[in-house]
Amino acid sequence: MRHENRWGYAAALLAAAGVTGAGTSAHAADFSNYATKGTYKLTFPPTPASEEGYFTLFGTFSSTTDVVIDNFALKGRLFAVDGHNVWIQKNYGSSVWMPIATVDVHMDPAFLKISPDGTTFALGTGFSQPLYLGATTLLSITSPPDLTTATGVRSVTASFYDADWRDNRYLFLDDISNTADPGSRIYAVDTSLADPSTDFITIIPLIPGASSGLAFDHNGNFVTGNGYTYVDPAVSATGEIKTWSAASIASALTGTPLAYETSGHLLASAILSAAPLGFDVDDNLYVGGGDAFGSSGHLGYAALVQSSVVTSVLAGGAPVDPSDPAQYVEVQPDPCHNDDSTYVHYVDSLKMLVVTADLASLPPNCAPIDTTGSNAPSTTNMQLYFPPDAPDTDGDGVPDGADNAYVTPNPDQTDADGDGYGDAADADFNNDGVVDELDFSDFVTAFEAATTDANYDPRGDFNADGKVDFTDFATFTQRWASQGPFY
Ligand SMILES: [Ca+2]
Ligand SMILES: [Ca+2]
Ligand SMILES: [Ca+2]
Ligand SMILES: [Ca+2]
Repeated sequence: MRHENRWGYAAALLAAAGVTGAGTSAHAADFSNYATKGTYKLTFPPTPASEEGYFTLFGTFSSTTDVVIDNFALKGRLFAVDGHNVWIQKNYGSSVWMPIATVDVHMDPAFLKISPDGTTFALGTGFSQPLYLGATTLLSITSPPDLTTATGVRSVTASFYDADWRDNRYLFLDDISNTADPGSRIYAVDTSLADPSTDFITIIPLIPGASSGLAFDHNGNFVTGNGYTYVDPAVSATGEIKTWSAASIASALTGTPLAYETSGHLLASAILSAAPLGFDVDDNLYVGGGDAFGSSGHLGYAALVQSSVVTSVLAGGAPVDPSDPAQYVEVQPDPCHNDDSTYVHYVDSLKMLVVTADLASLPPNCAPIDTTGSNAPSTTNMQLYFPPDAPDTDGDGVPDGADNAYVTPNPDQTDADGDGYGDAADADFNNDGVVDELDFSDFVTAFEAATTDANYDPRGDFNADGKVDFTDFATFTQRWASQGPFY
């Protein structure tokens, strides 16, 4: 069953208002801050078709967390949510996913957001379904908890489309404003309360259109917008973005709500559905979206608004000029440029930008539009982008966020057994999580074999030089008795 979502809501709003979309074309620009690496891509978890929602959500654990579950450090690691599962990425650069929690409702997920300190998760399980708050230490690879019944997980009755943490206490959400005013609103949940639903705090009571995304920059300034306006569609069919200073947000939290039309600063007009929104480590603003439902002709892409523009706008300057590549650039990894929706996420600690691309059709046979309808795992990739200074711990030229052995140089990235750990770091041949006598037995079988020999085993050829010899034996010895994960 397909669940309601913000874009569906937008379409319903507009139909009710008798509005049809007016298109503006995307602007070509050079994404000069990032190096596009065509091979750096991931695929989504294998959600059964019967459990697929409208899309597979993904994101990352906090970049500052020190939480480790079952030996897996959460810092910078990707997660994904779909159906009844929350999944964790087994390794950087890996499309192997492991369940770490389940819920009893079908999630067409609204959001999963981790608090800045990494200790608390907020899982919005879908429009009009519960919001779960709990400790990230509850998540488990060896024994994934059912969050519906797990001790220590609070179930909050709320409605929402998207969320972002302002700090470790306040979670900001967006929602329908009310049934009389068919627009959206922003409100805050005080997660320090035993039952946060007893005291929601109104931040922006009425945005005259569908929800866009919402996000805080690293200084506490806030952005949200109008995902699909009905006020003046000739001016802006979709995607107006505004920003508010940290001080005005603090004031709203103490009981002074902000009027959308008369407060804040206009940052951008007509950037798709302005969802999702987020900031990179340098406080550049990224925007995803696309007119997945509609008639505006906007195709999905990701855009980045330079931080200097955001700063200027907060000081009263003009909104972004999308025709100026110094202010605004686009990233659209699909060579057909015909997706209907694009999701964007940034991982601070890895300096990694993740952009979805629906590759259902490819050159030279590009369909008029790749209607995702879902991030169908067979056709949709996460494309990874890195700036030149992205961390590369082992110096092998593969940025950490794409490196299947990030502390072991392996520019070839081979993974003979496909378990997500690069050969250079993986001496656990039988994949039982520990390097022991059983693995040594396999190594001995392949010892002194070359690629032309029947007993050659690429798993034992750690340095990938075509023979299993004493050099590889030395590597095996180094890995003896180690336990996964293997980097
Ligand atoms: Ca590397
Ligand atoms: Ca490596
Ligand atoms: Ca492997
Ligand atoms: Ca083993």
